Amino acid sequence: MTQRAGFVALIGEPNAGKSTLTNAMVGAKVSIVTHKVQTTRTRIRGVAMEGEAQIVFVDTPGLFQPRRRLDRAMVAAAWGGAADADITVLMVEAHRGVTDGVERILEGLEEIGKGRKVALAINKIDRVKSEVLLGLSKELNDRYPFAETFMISAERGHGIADLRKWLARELPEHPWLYPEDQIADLPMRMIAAEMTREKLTLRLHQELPYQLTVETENWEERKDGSARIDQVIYVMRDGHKGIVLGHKGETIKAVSKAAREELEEFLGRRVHLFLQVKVRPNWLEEAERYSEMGLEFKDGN
Ligand SMILES: Nc1nc2c(ncn2[C@@H]2O[C@H](COP(=O)(O)OP(=O)(O)OP(=O)(O)O)[C@@H](O)[C@H]2O)c(=O)[nH]1
Ligand SMILES: [Mg+2]
Repeated sequence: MTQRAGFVALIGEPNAGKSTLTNAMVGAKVSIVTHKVQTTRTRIRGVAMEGEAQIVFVDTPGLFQPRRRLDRAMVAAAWGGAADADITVLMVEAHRGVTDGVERILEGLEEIGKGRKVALAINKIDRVKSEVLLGLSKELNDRYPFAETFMISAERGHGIADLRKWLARELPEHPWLYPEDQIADLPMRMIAAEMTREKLTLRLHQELPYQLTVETENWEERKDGSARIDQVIYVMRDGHKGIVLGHKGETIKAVSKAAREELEEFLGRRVHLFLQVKVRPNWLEEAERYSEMGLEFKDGN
């Protein structure tokens, strides 16, 4: 049997379900998911096998109109993911249809999609009546020559198998890119930081999740088989520090517990997680923060 392998970029508006689909395809949580927009900040690769094909899914940050430097780096990372991929899958939310944001992505695809295979995945079909789907599929296919259209529910797993089989067939003949048992290629310290950021995002309200970043500062393997992990949560203002800590430290305690439990499950061993909150008014303008996130920091951005 010939091996097939390649990269499949998942693009779409924030919240379209790209990370949920990545995890569903991989069969493990490699990318964090929240109900809030702009959760994913960098490209996250997750590996799935389908027969003799190795499909490397590239989860990307949502595409939106960037305002801050971080936004621009995220959007650049997302389009870069599509530009580097063998196949791109545009994800559109069934219940939201062709929004202004989707319009802009379609415009961008005219550039980047040239000579490339682009498929459409209408996601969250569990949220609409089936009649809506045909109209939406037609509207989108009139706008862009998608190679194929899939109706899926990433969360419930509907339509996922068909999409995976199609992708496997469409990928080029190529030796596998990763060892068969590898599911992700983000360094563990980054996966660990993402887990903490997910728990913070789920717990904190309004704008705060967009104004913080989490970094793993230290990772120590202990003799008893456990790991000690020290992380820093950077926030921009004193007031934010107070909110992250919460009344009598309740918020940070709960976040730490939830993140630690998930890490222990992921690693299959005990974890001692220590979180520290630091005020860093200018972290959004610091190159080092971007490299820690796996993003490109461009001067004058
Ligand atoms: N009802 C329903 N909800 C879904 C489905 N897929 C994803 N979601 C939910 O949609 C929300 C966003 O999912 P994500 O996977 O984080 O979306 P994303 O596209 O990665 O978002 P960003 O990283 O912000 O760009 C989460 O609350 C998911 O649980 C689906 O098929 N049906
Ligand atoms: Mg995401």
